Amino acid sequence: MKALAIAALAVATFAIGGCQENLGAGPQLNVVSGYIQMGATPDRPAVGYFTVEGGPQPVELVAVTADLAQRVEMHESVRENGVVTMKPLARAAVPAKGKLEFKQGGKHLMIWHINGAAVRAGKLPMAFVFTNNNNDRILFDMPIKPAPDAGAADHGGMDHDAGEGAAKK
Ligand SMILES: [Cu+2]
Repeated sequence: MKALAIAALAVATFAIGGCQENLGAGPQLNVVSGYIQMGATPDRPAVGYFTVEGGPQPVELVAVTADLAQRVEMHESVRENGVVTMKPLARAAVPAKGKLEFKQGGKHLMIWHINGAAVRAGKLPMAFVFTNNNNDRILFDMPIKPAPDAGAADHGGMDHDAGEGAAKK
């Protein structure tokens, strides 16, 4: 009985996501891809990257949340005087029919203390909140990848192609 209820909930969640993609004929605002990379150690934050495709009107992404994580922040890496630092990002523009990308070396999510069950399941359900339609939320399950050099943490610094290596595993 309990399993059935969970299955029904999963179907309902999926249906909500499906509506976002298929409503109407033109481009719809949607989160089209993304993943989370765990930190090198459990106390370090995980990093999240994703791509949003814009709908007919420009909007802004104002928050990303996850019930199964302690904290999620939007950040942007910026270079100042040759030094790269991260700054909190309050909002990010999604152009009409355009793209917003959170990717390595630029905008990214930092996610603290992801629930162990979500890590074991290999995905973290996240809600993306936009300025249109009274803060419309788009739900997206972010796949979770292990830390880039879990097996070579001592060597440090070698982060080129880390994402690709982690993907192939
Ligand atoms: Cu950051």
